[in-house]
Amino acid sequence: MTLDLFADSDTEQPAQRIALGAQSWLLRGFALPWVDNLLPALRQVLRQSPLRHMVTPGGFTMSVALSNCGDWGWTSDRSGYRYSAIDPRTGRPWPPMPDVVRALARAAASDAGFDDFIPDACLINRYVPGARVSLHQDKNEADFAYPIVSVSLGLPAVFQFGGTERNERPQRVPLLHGDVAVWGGVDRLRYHGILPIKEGLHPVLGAQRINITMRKAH
Ligand code: MD3
Ligand code: FE
Repeated sequence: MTLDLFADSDTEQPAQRIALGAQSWLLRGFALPWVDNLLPALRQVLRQSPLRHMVTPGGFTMSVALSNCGDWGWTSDRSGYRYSAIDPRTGRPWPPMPDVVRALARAAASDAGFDDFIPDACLINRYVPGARVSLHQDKNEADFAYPIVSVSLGLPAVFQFGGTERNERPQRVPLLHGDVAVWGGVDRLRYHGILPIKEGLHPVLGAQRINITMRKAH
């Protein structure tokens, strides 16, 4: 891993940009100046399309609760994983993507070398202690040329970052409140996962971790 220091444009606080791969970056604390605007926007989304536990095609209920905003939302049920314009729970379109979410995704992508990123989907994951996501690839999007931007909020997590084959042993990277990860290009289809979240109380979010991932689905 390589590391360099840069000044955050709003806070002038030094932040760290850590290379996880040739085209994947961990921007430590990048989202901190955005959090006060981001959290109320996410609460507004979740009032319209609540978090829920989805079932995998294999019949297991996911330990992570999820929802979406934007033109497309990622869903899972017994018939498969896909993006849908309609929230199957409410029967209505997913809530619009808040401007702050789109702007944060664009700013972080640009910082990582992916200019003019305009996401049309934002997946919201909520982890309580014990929740996890096993190693997987994000491959339901139409075009893998676009990057994905993820923001971590609340309790810390241990991120597993593997290769493009499932058998490759993953690296472990801590993800903290305010961290942003951006990955694309040759790293777009790398396997990744989240180890079970440890018990704890985050000063802002309490006993949970929220992760949002912004994508271009279509
Ligand atoms: C992948 N979410 O929603 S995003 C997902 O933290 C998902 O909730 C996880 O996997 C979460 O599909 C992980 C963080 C992340 C960071 C860097 C990556 C995923 C990455 C680099 C390459 C591939
Ligand atoms: Fe993923």
